[in-house]
Amino acid sequence: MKIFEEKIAPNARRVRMFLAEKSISDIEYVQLDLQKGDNVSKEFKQMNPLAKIPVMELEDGSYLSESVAICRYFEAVKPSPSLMGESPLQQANIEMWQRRCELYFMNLIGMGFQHCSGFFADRMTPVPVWGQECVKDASKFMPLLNDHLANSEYIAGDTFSIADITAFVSIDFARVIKLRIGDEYTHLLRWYKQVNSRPSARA
Ligand SMILES: N[C@@H](CCC(=O)N[C@@H](CS)C(=O)NCC(=O)O)C(=O)O
Repeated sequence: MKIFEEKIAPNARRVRMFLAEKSISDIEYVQLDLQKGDNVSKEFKQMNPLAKIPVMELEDGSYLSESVAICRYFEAVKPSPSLMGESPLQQANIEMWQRRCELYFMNLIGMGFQHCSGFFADRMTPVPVWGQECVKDASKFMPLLNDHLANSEYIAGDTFSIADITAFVSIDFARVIKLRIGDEYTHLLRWYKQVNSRPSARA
């Protein structure tokens, strides 16, 4: 199996981290240069018409994209350790937090970066005012996470899950919009240190 990605891209990193947690290593990683436009080529769009990485090529020549869909595939193929929950309620709770972290944090950081920096100005129209709004909204998620982690070891309860991966990768990526965890967010800092010490954080 192959995964088309770019090492520094946050969505690629969350898939790598997920696979590292599951000790899945028989994957060939193919590096693209997003800023140069490798992902907007005609050939790449045949793999993913949305022109986004990561994309996984399976043994039968089919393709899967969307980070969480790729993770879902591996969760089914290798259920242990579980990163997406076992009981119905645990699964739903992890999905709730994973979606919250993705929709109200990771995506806003990404939009803040793209619209304020003009990094992809060759393929989109950056609107800096919109970017600044996204940065403002993303920063509101930090206190929410901090309060939540006061009473929860991990983001979705007492076990590490895909929700932690999405939140952790987002926080690291937030450097690009100069958003860091403030010293006052002691619970979030405790959790960040804990996740950062996992070997998968280096994947
Ligand atoms: N929802 C998608 C998002 C994929 C995505 O936005 N990938 C970024 C890299 S982190 C990308 O390919 N950007 C290139 C572009 O927008 O041209 C996922 O979860 O995989």
